[in-house]
Amino acid sequence: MPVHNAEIAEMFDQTAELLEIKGDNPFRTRAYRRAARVLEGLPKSAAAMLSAGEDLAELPGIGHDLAGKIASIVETGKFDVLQSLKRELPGDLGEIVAIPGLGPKRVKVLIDELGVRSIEDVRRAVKSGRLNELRGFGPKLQKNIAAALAKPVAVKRFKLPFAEAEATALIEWLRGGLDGGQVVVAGSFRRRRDTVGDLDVLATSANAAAVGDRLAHYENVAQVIAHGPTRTTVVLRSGIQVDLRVVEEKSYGAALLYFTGSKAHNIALRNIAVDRGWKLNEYGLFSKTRSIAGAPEAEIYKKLGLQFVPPELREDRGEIALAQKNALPKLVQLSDIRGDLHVHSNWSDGDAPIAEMAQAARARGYEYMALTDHSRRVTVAHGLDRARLLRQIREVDRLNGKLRGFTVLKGVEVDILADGSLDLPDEVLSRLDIVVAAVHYKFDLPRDEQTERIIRAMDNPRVSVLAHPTGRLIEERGPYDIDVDRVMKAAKERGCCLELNAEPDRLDLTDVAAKAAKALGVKIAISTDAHSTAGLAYMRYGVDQARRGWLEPDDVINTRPLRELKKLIRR
Ligand code: DGT
Ligand code: CA
Ligand code: CA
Repeated sequence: MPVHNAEIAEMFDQTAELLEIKGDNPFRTRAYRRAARVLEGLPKSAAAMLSAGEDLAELPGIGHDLAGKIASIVETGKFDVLQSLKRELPGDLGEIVAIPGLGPKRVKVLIDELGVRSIEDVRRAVKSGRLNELRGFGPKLQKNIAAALAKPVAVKRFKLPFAEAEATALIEWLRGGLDGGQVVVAGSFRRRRDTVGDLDVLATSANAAAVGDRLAHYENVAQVIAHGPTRTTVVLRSGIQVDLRVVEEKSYGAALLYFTGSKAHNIALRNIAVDRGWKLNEYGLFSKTRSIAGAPEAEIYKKLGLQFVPPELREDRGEIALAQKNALPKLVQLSDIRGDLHVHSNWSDGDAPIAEMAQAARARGYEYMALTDHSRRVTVAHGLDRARLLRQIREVDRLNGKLRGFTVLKGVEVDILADGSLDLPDEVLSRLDIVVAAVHYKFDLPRDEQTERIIRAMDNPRVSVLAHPTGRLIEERGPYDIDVDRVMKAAKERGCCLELNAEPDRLDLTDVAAKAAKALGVKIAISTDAHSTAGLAYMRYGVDQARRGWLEPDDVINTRPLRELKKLIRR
């Protein structure tokens, strides 16, 4: 069983935490964390890359040292550095560090001064008042710790690529034990939500119990929560829960419909069935006890007088009424995408030279790619100043002279400064084919100020696209406080496009926001923000999200051939 990227990432995160508690070099801990994020975001498994002979040291943030460590983890399933740290340091540290206000430094104090080794030890220390003896544990912090210990753990959601890696391996394992039946993941995963709460697996088999047994014996299972004849629920080592349901072939479509959800969509469908005097449940569509439909999912929609609803639309956001009129949007598909409009090279914080990024974009079947390295303010990303950007423009011209049937658009991801002005002079921006503008600092301005700042940036007619418009990072950072509706209206008035950033940590615009943008007639660019050739593969997550936002090819500027695109990015 190959080691998953998520597991390696988890090992690196744990290592970083333990090193921090030990008071190790902060650069080392940061390197582990960075590598963990990179691994989580990889579209391919590190194990597969290694067996294909790819050099992991070429990944961003992963040098030769870490590449070697990953290779040995893949080979042995263990990380020796982490193991020796664990031997050195006590028990439940991960959980203890996660208590708000605690962090590695204070945990070190707890270990050294009070000999704390578990969450229970912390609880006792709080109760007995022994924390009062320690420096840096004031009454406010103690209250926070007590509150955190009393609270049930928040329900965690998992980002789609992470869930996908888990699902792929799991499905492969389950299929291995089936004699040709179906095995699919339904639920929010099938609806392609940006995060999923758990994996709802549906299988058909004449021998239901055997499928459940096989799940219970999957080697990534940490805990079997329930194991019955047709339902099995387990928690995997990564913490994600799996709900397995095994049904008969004749109920497959009905069960798939039911477990794909959403719950709100199901309820609306059930009401339509009831209006016709029928009954709809996970076993089929029935008139009294006679089955009307059940095996293919599409058959149920048809019998209910509805157009087939793609899973991404099943949120009861108006799709049912349109399906009744056979008027659902014809959703954009990955194959409609003709280029990527937000791509970094090693001129700023990307990994690959421009020519390599272009080559990789072309290999995806694209006609064009916009090169949009950072501007000068983002010094940590080696942002380009006027002189370097002018040099880059010349280099791209040279490259385009050599490329046939593919165009690198000259662009920049220009920083929006605090007052809404741009980080490069208009005279330089005017020489570019496309200007993507983005906020990268001062996330905490008051709502009005932040909104004005962004609108002011779009006032500049050289700005073609507003990148990752709300700045949210899933499960990490909320959107900055802006009036999204005002920003969208301003974009519409100015003929500025909005980005749907396909990076799975961002997926910004959200589905709901993308739908609102479409309703206003704002055009969208689905772009990967790739910092490596591998990053170009994130496009499909952007397309998933766009579909959830009801977008059609016409709403998305990078479905257009180059000549038409050029008109849309010139204001
Ligand atoms: P998640 O896991 O939070 O990301 O979201 P879902 O949509 O996967 O929800 P989950 O796992 O609780 O349930 C899977 C599907 O099962 C859900 O989309 C619809 C169906 N379902 C669950 N509970 C109910 C219910 O009470 N009524 C109906 N009609 N359907 C339900
Ligand atoms: Ca689910
Ligand atoms: Ca579930």
